[in-house]
Amino acid sequence: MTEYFPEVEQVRFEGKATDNPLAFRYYDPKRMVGDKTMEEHLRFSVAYWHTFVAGGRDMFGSDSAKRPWDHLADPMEIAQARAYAAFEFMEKMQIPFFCFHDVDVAPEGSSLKETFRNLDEIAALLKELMEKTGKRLLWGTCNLFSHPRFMHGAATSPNADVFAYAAARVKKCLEITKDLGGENYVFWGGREGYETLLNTDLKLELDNLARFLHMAVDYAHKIGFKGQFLIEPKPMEPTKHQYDFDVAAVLGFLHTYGLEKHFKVNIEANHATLAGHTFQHELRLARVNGVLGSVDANQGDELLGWDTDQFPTNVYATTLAMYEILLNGGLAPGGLNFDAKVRRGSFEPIDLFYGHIAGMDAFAHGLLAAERLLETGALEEFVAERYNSYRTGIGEQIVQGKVGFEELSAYALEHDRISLGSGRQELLETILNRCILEV
Ligand code: XUL
Ligand code: CO
Repeated sequence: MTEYFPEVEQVRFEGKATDNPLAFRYYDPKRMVGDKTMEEHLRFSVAYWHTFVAGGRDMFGSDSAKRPWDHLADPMEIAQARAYAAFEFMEKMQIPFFCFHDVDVAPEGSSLKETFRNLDEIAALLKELMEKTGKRLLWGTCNLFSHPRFMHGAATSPNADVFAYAAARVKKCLEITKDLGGENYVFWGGREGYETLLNTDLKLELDNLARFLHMAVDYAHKIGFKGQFLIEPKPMEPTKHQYDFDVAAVLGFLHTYGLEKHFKVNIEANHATLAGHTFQHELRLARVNGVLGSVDANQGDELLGWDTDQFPTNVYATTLAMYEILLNGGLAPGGLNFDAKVRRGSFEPIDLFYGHIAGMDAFAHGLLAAERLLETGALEEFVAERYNSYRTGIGEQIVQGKVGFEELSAYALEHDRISLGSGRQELLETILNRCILEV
């Protein structure tokens, strides 16, 4: 059988001291951290589109990547080669999960019927490879943004035929995701947004988006798909304004349209920063609202204002992310999907390994640092103490809904000499740094 990445043996844990660039320094899959192994905590997933499809094209230049299937011309043959290469890659990287869009795994045909035939053929191959290797599908999704038919949106297109076409595609993707045992299904609102309000019926578009999602929930129910539905927020790009702007916007949308019981969110680090938030902010808001479902693990560039989808290497960010994830009780059935691509100049196949090793070690380090931070109890104790005034006296009465403005005004007139405590930010940051550096 063809070996697609002969330059790499299986990547293994060798510990901090190793000089081997094709080894893990922190990711030790079977190591126990608290009550779970690292593998169970982190649930790493490879993103089919970035790792096995994207060729490095950007606005100024064509594909730069060299890939082991470059010599093939037939689109279905390429699709098959990518599938074999994907499973070889996951085995060599010890990555248990993968995620894909329909068009990542099989080429679009000249009709919808042909597209579905192609998909069925490749899905059968994926199933066979999954059974052989034990690799699992974290989530499936449908690409409703690349083809020009989606130029004005899919579920939010002004054209009802596009809405119907998109429904047919999602129906098929749900069936395949179910058949492959997918644990989640993601809706990232590719072009569900607008370029200008001058030509947009915003109310109808949002109503239609909700109708579409209700139809997906109904169909999943009908076919017995039990996976978790996820919405992936993003504020801009490709449209100027994406409807699923951030976690707050998604929460408002879900509650407005009675969808809150059926959806959680898939938080992507670079989408959070594009929305003007930290990664941790989005994870925290999702967590405290009970909707933290899964994570697209990547990072942006501090100086660039677009979705650069870089491999996550910032240990400070991965520590704070893992802190939220541990407090969430983990992510399962979600996981950490590397929605990340190597830079255009990192064009050799081996760079795909270096990228994933960097990301996996950064998250493994983050997990160990976050576990340490939780063991100190420093943040939780400080926060509990900081809000102590709500546990007794007037604070307790506020929380229990026993007082209104009149009672509070009477209280304030008697207690207008207020004493506050320090926020101690710098001390807490020092404790956090110590936990990161001591791992
Ligand atoms: C786009 C993005 C997508 C989704 C899946 O920014 O993140 O790849 O994760 O459609
Ligand atoms: Co993503």
